Amino acid sequence: MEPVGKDHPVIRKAWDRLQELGGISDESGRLTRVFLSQGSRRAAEKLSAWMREDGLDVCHDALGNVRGRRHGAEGGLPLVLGSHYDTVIDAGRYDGALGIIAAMAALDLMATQGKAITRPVDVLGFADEEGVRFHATYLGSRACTGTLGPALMEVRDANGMTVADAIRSEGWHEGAQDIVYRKGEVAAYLEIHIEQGRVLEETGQPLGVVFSICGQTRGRVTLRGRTEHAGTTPMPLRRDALAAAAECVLAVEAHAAGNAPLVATVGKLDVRPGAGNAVPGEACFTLDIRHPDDESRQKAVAAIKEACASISGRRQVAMDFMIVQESAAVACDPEWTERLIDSANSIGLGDVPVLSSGAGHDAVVFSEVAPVAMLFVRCLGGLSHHPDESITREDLAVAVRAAAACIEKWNRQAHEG
Ligand code: HGY
Ligand code: MN
Ligand code: MN
Repeated sequence: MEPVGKDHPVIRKAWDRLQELGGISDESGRLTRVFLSQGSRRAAEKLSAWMREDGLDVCHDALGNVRGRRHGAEGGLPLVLGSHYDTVIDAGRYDGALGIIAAMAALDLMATQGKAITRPVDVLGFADEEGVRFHATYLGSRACTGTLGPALMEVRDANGMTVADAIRSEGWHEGAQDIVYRKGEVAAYLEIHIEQGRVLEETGQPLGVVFSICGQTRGRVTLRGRTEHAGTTPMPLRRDALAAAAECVLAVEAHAAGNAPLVATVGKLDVRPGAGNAVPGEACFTLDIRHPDDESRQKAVAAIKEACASISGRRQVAMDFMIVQESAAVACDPEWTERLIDSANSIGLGDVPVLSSGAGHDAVVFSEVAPVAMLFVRCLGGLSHHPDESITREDLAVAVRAAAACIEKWNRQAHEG
């Protein structure tokens, strides 16, 4: 049997698919694919076509979540592998996409090696995990676990459109069917993802596994002062919303800096009216607050809210502090994490690092219906959410081999009963 290295046909095909998918974007010159955009639709159609090419049974839902199923001879609960194909703005081409393409490649590799499977294996591509458009994350995987509830459906984007209306008017309805997994309907959910950190690079390991995924609070703060003429309004009379927001942003940073491992980020700031000669009357900024421990995170949210309230009060601007979404920290399943370590060992990797994830993943959502485990893949400099995000084809081959070994062993054990 041909050794499965970076030049194996299955690995080359997967690598080429990652490059091609990385070129499907909403924008020219950089990679951006947001929920329900044209670029996302093209990416979903491309993934569906590749899944069909690989002989998988393919379907999609109205959000654009896509699934490829390799049926097993005996049926039974499916093993689900997946990740997201949406991206941040000016993104790298591996965050999310790697988990879908590598899972497809693992099934492809098993097929080329004549390894039949007895139980079904599903590969899922989720339409929205980053939450760039609505700031609420995991919309794709929440739909696939039946947990995209009314509160999330009412969240609005920058143009005031709700998630529900966007799906209704921009969804992929032609040929769509619901893709929903409920508790007890999944053997396990596995996600292959770039580490987005430097531990694997610094320890010289291509793969790691994850023991826990950070909880996160996503919020939106709107400060309303008074728009006035920049030339005729004396400084003491101003109620400058942007100056107040700037002070809040520094207060958010200072609070997190003083309470490691807390991290808190203001990633987006919109100013109105946005004219250079008008005192800004309104400033709206996002909040992204994370901590491995949920209680510590909640305390941080309260402290940051209080700091912003004090600043806005002193500056006589009104504050609306809205929590858009809360996601609790998740512990990965020990048995399935051990299976991933065992699979990595079976292909010759020792000392597989066990890491916590500061990034959120669709595994957080699937943990509500199934045991979850994650395989991290080394990425250059730990860089992510950046166009220079990169992995090597060698490490892609190692990840595909480990995933195939895990699927194969699970299938064999399930068959043997
Ligand atoms: O923000 C995150 O943690 C992930 O990249 N969606
Ligand atoms: Mn991701
Ligand atoms: Mn991401």
